[in-house]
Amino acid sequence: MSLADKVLQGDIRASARLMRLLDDEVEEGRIELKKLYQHTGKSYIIGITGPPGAGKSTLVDQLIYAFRKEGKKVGVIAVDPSSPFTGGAILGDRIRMQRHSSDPEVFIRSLASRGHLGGLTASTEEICLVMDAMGKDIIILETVGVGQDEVEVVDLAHTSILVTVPGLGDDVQAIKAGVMEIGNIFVVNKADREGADRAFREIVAMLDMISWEGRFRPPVLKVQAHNGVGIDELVEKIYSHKKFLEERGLFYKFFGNRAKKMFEKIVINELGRRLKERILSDQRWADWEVSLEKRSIDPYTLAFKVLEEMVTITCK
Ligand SMILES: Nc1nc2c(ncn2[C@@H]2O[C@H](COP(=O)(O)OP(=O)(O)O)[C@@H](O)[C@H]2O)c(=O)[nH]1
Ligand SMILES: [Mg+2]
Repeated sequence: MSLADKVLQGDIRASARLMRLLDDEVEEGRIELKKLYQHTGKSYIIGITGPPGAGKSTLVDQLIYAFRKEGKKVGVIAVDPSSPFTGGAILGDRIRMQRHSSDPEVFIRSLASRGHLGGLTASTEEICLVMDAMGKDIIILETVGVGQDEVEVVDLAHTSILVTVPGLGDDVQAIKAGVMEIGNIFVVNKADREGADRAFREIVAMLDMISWEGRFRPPVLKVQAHNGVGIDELVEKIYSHKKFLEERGLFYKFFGNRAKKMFEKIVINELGRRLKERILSDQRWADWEVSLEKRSIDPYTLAFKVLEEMVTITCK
């Protein structure tokens, strides 16, 4: 039986193995993923974004619990910007969601984002597809994001939940700056703390300034994730956003859009990889290096000269 077949049967070890192959960009991973693709496009994907320490993992833990009570199968991808060396926050995620670790219908995968803050790793989307093929009804994506970084996860989720906490000041400013339009649900977590009402009112006031005509007006909720307060209401709001998308045919359209973006990404990456390989192995590479070191030619002229020669179908 192929790895893909095992994944389709919900085999946990096989799925974990495939995810590792994809993470390491091993060719075999892509071959198996291709076989799985036709079986994907069923999961509901929820993105949870907010600053570090806002209580995202605690919230995810509560959501897993709520969805499991309904018998739903859940996958979680927690992307953290902490380096793989310190691993502190990832450990935090694991501890926060530990009570689900013995549940075979809950699959939790922690990833350290490479490079940029809160950014998704290249394989996040592929891992989503694997969980989808495993038969997860719900996939939750936890990512750190402050300001514009949220945009990335918004692209990957049906419902985007932006989490903030009282007393952040600047972070609320960041929300104001550009991400008000991209959240589907706003959560003021740690509502047990002072300033929750103020943060709540500020967000509501910001949302009031936007015209939501024909769009889903994002609800704002006060939540206490560590006490489980407000979770039922959050789940209810997730479902009302889901219903909104389904009624407009946007649930499936989402997967079509993802496919288009993935295609574009694959073509660009692969083209870049092939060209690089070709150029680096060119006999004249050493000469080019020398002329650049000596500054006898400028990098623009040389780059375009080489490209004109290599790219047979000219892209003008
Ligand atoms: N006071 C309070 N603390 C909370 C609440 N939710 C989570 N926390 C605490 O906030 C800390 C960070 O939580 P975590 O879920 O790891 O945050 P993350 O970095 O956003 O994933 C932990 O110590 C949690 O117990 C809440 O509603 N109120
Ligand atoms: Mg976390």
